[in-house]
Amino acid sequence: MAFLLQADAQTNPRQAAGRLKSHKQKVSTNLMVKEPLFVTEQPRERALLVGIERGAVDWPLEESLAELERLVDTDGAEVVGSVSQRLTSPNPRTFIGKGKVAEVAAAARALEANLVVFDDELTPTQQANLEKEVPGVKIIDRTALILDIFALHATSREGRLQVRLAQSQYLLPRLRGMWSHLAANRMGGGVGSRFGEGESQLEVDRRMVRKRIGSIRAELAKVRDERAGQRKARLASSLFRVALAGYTNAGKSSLLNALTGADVLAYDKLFATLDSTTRRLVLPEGREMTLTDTVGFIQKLPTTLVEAFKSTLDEISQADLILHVVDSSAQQRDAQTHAVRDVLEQIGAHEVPQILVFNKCDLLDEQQRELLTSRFPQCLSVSALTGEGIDGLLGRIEQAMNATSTLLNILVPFAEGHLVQLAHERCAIVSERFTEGGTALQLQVPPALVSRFQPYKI
Ligand SMILES: Nc1nc2c(ncn2[C@@H]2O[C@H](COP(=O)(O)OP(=O)(O)OP(=O)(O)O)[C@@H](O)[C@H]2O)c(=O)[nH]1
Ligand SMILES: [Mg+2]
Repeated sequence: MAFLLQADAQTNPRQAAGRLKSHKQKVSTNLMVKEPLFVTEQPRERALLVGIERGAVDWPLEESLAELERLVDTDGAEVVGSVSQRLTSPNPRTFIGKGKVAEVAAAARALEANLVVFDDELTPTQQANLEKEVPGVKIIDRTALILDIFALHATSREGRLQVRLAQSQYLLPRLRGMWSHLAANRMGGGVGSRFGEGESQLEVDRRMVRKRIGSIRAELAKVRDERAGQRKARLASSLFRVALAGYTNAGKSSLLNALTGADVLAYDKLFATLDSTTRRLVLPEGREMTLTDTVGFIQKLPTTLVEAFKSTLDEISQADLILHVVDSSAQQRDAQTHAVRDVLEQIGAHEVPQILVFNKCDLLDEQQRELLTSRFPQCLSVSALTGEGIDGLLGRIEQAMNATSTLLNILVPFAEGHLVQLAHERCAIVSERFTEGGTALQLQVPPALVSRFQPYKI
C-alpha cells in the first residue's frame, strides 16, 4: 500500500496528495495510531513562469523560458504555465506592469499554481510588492531558483559553504521586518509605540545574517587554505593544468570521464557539478597534465554565486589552458558560447589560452556538421559519448603545451638519471641519444621546468 501510494505520488502527485489527505483525516480520529502509516513524497510544486520580452536577439523569450523550465524541473517542481509581457525595461515597482500582475494572480489561481518564478532577478521592492499583489503564492526569481539548485547539489563542505554564503548575501537586502505588524498594532500611542519595533527587529535580523556571513567566510577561509595547499602542490609538480569550462550541461564531466577514465557524476540536469575534480592524464607522447572539471555557467549567472564560488572558479582562471566545452546540438549554442565568454571575462580568465570544443557532435547531422566547420574552421568536434574526435583533442592539447614551452638541447650525466625521467614525464622529447658524456636530449620544456634543465644546456 505504501509503495503503491508512493508510485502514485510520482505519476499523479496531486491526486495522490488528495487521497493521502483524506486518509490522514481518517487516521487522526484513530487514537491507537501514533506514527504515520506511510511516508509519501511531497507533491511537486506547481510553478507559473513569468518573463519579459525585451526583443533580445541572443535569448528570445521562448528560449529563456524553456531554460527556466529546465531549471524549475531540476529543482523538483512542475511548470504549469507561463505569462509574458513585451517591455523594454522592467517596471521598477512590480517588474511587470500593473495589469499583468492581475493576470498572473488570475492565472496562478486558475492553474492552481503555488509558485511563481520570474525569469530575472527581482529587486527586493519588486518582490515585496508582488507578494502583496499575488497573495498566497510563493514568489521567487531566477537567482533564488539557481541558488536552490546549487543547495540541492552541493555535496562537499566547501560547496555547501559557498552556497550558504551566496544565499545569505542574496537574503540580506531582502529581509523584511517580520514583526513589523506588532509595531503597527501599537501605533495607537503609548509607551513603546515610538520605537518602531518592526524596524529594530529588522536590524536584529540583518545583524544576525551579517554575523552568519562573517562566520561562513571564516570557515571558508579555513577550507580554502587546505585547498590552496593542494593547488600549490600541483603547481610545484609543474604539471600543465587544463580546465574544462562551459555552459551547464555541455558535457564537461562526460569529457573528463572520457579523457581520464574518471567516474564523475554526469547527468542530464543543470548544475550537476558544483565541486571541481582534478585528474592526471598521460598524453599520447608520454607527457602528463592535469584536467579539472568545474561548475557550469548559465546566462544571467547570479553575481552572488560568482563571488561565493571564487576559489572554485580560480581553477579556471589559473589554468594553463581552458577547454571551452560547447554543446554543439543546443538550440542556443552561440548565445551559450557568448554567455560563457562573458563569465570567463568576469572571473579574469579571458587571457588564458582557450580551445573551443564542440561536444555532442554525434547529435548533428551531416549538414549541421558542415555548417559548423564552415563557420568555425579551427573548431574541434568531439563526442564524449562515442569517443569521436578525442584523439584530435589530445593532439591539440599537446600543441598548446608546445606553444608555451622552450626548446632546449641538454646533456644529462648518467648520474643524474632522475632528470631524464623527469624530462620524459613533463617535456616533449624531440630526440634522445646516449653519448659518452651522458644522455643528449632535445626537448620542449614547460616554463616551470626551464630553470631545472638550463644548467645542462649544450
Ligand atoms: N549525445 C551526447 N550526449 C552527451 C555527450 N556528452 C555529454 N552528454 C550528455 O549530456 C548530459 C550532460 O552531461 P554532463 O557531462 O553532466 O555535462 P556538464 O557540462 O558536466 O554539466 P553540469 O555539471 O551540469 O554543468 C548528460 O546526460 C550526458 O550524458 C555527447 O558527446 N553526446
Ligand atoms: Mg558536470
